[in-house]
Amino acid sequence: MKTYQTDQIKNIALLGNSGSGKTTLAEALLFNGGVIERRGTVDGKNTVSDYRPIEHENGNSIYSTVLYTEFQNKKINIIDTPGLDDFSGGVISSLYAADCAVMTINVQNGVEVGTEIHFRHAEKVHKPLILVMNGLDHEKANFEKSLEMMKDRLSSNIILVQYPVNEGVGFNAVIDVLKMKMFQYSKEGGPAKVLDIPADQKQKAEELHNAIVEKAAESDESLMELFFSNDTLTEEEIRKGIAKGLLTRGMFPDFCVSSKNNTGIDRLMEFIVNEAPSITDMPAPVNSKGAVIKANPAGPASLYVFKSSIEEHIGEINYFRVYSGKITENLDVVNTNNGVKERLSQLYICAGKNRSRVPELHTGDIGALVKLKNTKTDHTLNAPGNDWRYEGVKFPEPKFRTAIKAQSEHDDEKLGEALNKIHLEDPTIIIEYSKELKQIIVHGQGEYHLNIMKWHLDNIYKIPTNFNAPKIPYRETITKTAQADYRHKKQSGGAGQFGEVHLFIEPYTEGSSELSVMKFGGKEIKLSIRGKDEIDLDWGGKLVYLNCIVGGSIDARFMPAILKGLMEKMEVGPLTGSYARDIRVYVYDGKMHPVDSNEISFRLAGRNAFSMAFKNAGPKILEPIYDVEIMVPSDRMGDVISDLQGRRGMVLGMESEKRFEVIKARVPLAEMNKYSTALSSITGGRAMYTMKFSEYAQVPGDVQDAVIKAYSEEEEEE
Ligand SMILES: Nc1nc2c(ncn2[C@@H]2O[C@H](COP(=O)(O)OP(=O)(O)OP(=O)(O)O)[C@@H](O)[C@H]2O)c(=O)[nH]1
Ligand SMILES: [Mg+2]
Repeated sequence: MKTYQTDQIKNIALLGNSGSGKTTLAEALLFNGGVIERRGTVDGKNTVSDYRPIEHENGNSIYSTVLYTEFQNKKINIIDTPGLDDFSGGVISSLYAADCAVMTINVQNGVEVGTEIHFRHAEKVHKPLILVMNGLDHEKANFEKSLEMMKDRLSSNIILVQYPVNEGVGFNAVIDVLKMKMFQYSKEGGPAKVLDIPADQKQKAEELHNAIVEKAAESDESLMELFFSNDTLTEEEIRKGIAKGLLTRGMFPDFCVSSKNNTGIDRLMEFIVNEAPSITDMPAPVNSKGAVIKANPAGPASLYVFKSSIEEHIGEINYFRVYSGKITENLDVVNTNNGVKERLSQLYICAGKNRSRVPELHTGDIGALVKLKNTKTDHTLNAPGNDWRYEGVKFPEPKFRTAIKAQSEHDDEKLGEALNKIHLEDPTIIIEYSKELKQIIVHGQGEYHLNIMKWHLDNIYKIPTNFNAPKIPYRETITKTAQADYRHKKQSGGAGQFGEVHLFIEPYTEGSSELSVMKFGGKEIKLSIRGKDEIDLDWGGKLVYLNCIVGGSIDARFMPAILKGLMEKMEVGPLTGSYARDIRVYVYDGKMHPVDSNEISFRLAGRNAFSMAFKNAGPKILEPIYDVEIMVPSDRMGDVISDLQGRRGMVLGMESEKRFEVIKARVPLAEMNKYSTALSSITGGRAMYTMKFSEYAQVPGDVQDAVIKAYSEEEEEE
């Protein structure tokens, strides 16, 4: 393998709806570059990219795959991504590592749901995008209709570089309106015969050529001036304009291929190596210290791991991109996420599971490392002395949760290890061991995502598991003031126990001030605060503990024991056993016994007094509320909103964005169970959404009753 310098390297991410031919295109790109000698097929389960058992089982890409090819003395790193939306983590991390997206459109269907979704992913991170109309050999190929849909739904700045001469089963040629030549292919595809444009196509080609020239001129002022004075542009100038338009997303060049028949692929590769941006053209990333890290081939070595996986016989592999300097074998670097020193003992480039050892990789290149000690996705490795990290991939927040349990308790430990590995390979699967809910909660992007995870547990890790309904992490709090006294007294045989605690509790809200006088039962009690503990509870909210003891009725040394007692009750609220929060406690009186008082006595007195007061203080259940943002095609907005209302959702606003509406709402987590599946069925899979924890809020009375009832039934069962 040749060593490639920064200006010889292009990095592309393949995007597109599931089934639009990304993996098949990747196969053709590798074949034309001589990286593979035979082209596999997805149906034959022998492509370089879809090599994992689950991909063979399903006939879809599930993970992103790193590949490379070579063309005209340049290297194209390719990341093939999964088109199914539940696996968008692989799309987002690939877009981070690539400088340009190449998006396939299946010309049988034109723009599909995944096309729109992926187009938006690229838009969000401002990556240039090349369109590839694929499957032109198919009997149902419809070039014109697909193009119309693309212009309507994706962008009006799509510019045809080619059009097919004979779409359908006989497809073997395209007219290239940039080069103004016809590219004709044999049955095996491969390199084209470059011919003059036939007379009957001349006029159409001419018109489309003019459209390109105008668009190229638009992307640059100096080109525009040249265009005005000369009435046209040279090929060199057009290419310059296209490269700039592509880079700034002012233009989306469109190609015509059949990946299956290897038709049109060489010309696409030529365009990528010549016109697609390289790392030095793109905005430089900003590091954790706010500094811009320029792509400097002579700078200090620096790389970012955008993907980790676990491979048979090898173990963990980390896929990275070089952002500065040169990476060589045996280089010593520091993982700046955890401070661990790593030696890069073996350096590889990858085409799926096939790896080739290389001595060095330069700025912009993509490679893989094995045998690192403590490095995984989203870590930065730098030459010593460069103590900063990249901002990194912004993986989507989870939006689907389930509880999981091994069918056999003997498998608990094995399940833990397997889940850790699964998370390592797919950071969008998040594992939460909830002490509170006494459940292992798995968070992911959708039902299908977690079913695929289960497939791995069943078939690869051989751990039978069950999915259960995930519990909701409720909280409890109080709504009014209450008072309680409790005397703990025990006299049996030897040493006795005695402790008495008088306290008030009241709701705590941020910024509220403490009481100086408390009235109850016709009495008025002056409170003078002698000590204050403000405890930020691990589960959110606060407990404020005030020592208002006067005249030494309780020794200061017992105050921590009382607090301990309170905290025990804060962990099991009286209504549903959930964590309590946002309570202020005034301990204002009590009694001691000269011999029998000890810490245990006061802990118990404090605990019971608090428990009694809590029950009388109008206890309420709080539930987690999520901010939900849904992007939905305008024609489905009404259905989505009425569904949200059925989920006790509160719609906060709506905004139009192209042909979509963005709905912002607040919805209780309890009502979001399987939302991704429901939304998908309401919108025919055409909606996207995100959800993020916002705050805890009181549940309505009827819901509170239902939750308490469910809790007490569950308690009885146990
Ligand atoms: N006729 C025809 N079929 C194609 C072409 N490209 C891909 N296919 C077929 O379309 C199906 C899907 O192709 P893939 O390459 O797996 O599509 P993908 O975009 O990688 O799909 P995901 O991995 O699910 O996102 C397979 O059966 C391919 O053989 C093409 O150019 N022509
Ligand atoms: Mg695929």
